[in-house]
Amino acid sequence: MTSDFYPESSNQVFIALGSNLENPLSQVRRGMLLLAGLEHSRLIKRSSLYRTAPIGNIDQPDFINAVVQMETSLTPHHLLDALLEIECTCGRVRTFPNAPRILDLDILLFGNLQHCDTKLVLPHPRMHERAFVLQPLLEIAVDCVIPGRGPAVACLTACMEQPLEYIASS
Ligand code: PH2
Ligand code: MG
Ligand code: MG
Repeated sequence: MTSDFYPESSNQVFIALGSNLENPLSQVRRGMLLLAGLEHSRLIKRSSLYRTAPIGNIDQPDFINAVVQMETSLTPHHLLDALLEIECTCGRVRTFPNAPRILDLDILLFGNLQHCDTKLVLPHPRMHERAFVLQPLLEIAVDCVIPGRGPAVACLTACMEQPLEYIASS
């Protein structure tokens, strides 16, 4: 039988939160609360909340973004399923790629794991080029190194032109 968690080991993970619909600030705070209650897991740190201009599909409202650090003994795929369930609980409806959303929860880093399948790529494949991820990540993990990419601080330096505004503590 396969288990949905590693019985005696835990991993440090970083999760990105983003919202640009239906009071994004409270959606991100609610997302953090639900993450704090996740089974086989513990919330360690929460970044501040940032207002960020949309990247990719630019014809949509600004986002509120943040990052949390957690410790989990869930497997990567069970963590992913749990995040999708929280998105669903918060009312996210998937329409088209990069559509405005009530809550997006992405696994950025799962320990030092490098992994790729049709459901999950780790580290998150675009995190190193997004200030809306790197700024809150560095706030809570200043020495963070992205496996295969290098220090997160160097990645942020390379995308400083992306506008981002501190809004509130979490
Ligand atoms: N998420 C995306 C695409 N673009 N832009 C901002 N500012 N914030 C996001 O969370 C975001 C985005 C895909 O998930
Ligand atoms: Mg995303
Ligand atoms: Mg996502």
